[in-house]
Amino acid sequence: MKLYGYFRSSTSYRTRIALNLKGLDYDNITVNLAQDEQLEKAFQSINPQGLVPVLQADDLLLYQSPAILEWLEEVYPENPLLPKDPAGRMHVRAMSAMIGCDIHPINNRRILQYLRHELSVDEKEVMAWCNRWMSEGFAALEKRLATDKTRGKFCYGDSPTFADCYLVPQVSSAHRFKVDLSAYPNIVDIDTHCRTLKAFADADPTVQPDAPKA
Ligand SMILES: N[C@@H](CCC(=O)N[C@@H](CS)C(=O)NCC(=O)O)C(=O)O
Repeated sequence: MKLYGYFRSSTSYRTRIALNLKGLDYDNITVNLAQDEQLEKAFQSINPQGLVPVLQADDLLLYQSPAILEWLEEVYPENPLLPKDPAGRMHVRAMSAMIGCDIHPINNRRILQYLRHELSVDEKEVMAWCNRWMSEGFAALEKRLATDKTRGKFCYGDSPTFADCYLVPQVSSAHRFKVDLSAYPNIVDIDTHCRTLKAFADADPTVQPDAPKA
């Protein structure tokens, strides 16, 4: 398989985590978002929406990370990333959506570029925007995790699920935008635990081939 993505893209990061947890091999193909390669013809022919990730599996081009994760789960059921019972699956998908639908999209590069270049918002205000929406989203997730009986070492139980694939990249992004995480101890604990696993460590942006050398 080939993963078209970018080291710092959190949707690419969540897909890398899922692939690693499933024990699947893939080659990274860099689409350099900092140089707007996602908008070039070559990539638009792969994904007309101009967004990473895209996963190529033989002649299939899979797009939209939530759909890619679902596809991986269906086609590679070993090392399951969803619980067995419908209520558990609903819960994991809902926590994933809290991040994937309600936090990530409003802090995405194209939104921030619009703020910067079309609304002339300065960098301090861009940081304030990201802080506002990440903090609000994390506060809601933290409340769930703090009271949730199904919470274990991970967002759900004691093995990783989709929700952890979403959480860890969002926490990385929060660090990048200097969000104060001290009010979210459950999120911090789960993130810290996830990062001890090789599947998560190997997906980290800093160790990707397209990451700038330190
Ligand atoms: N809902 C999509 C969102 C994909 C997405 O937003 N990707 C970002 C990187 S994390 C991207 O390609 N951004 C390009 C841009 O903002 O121009 C998914 O989950 O795959």
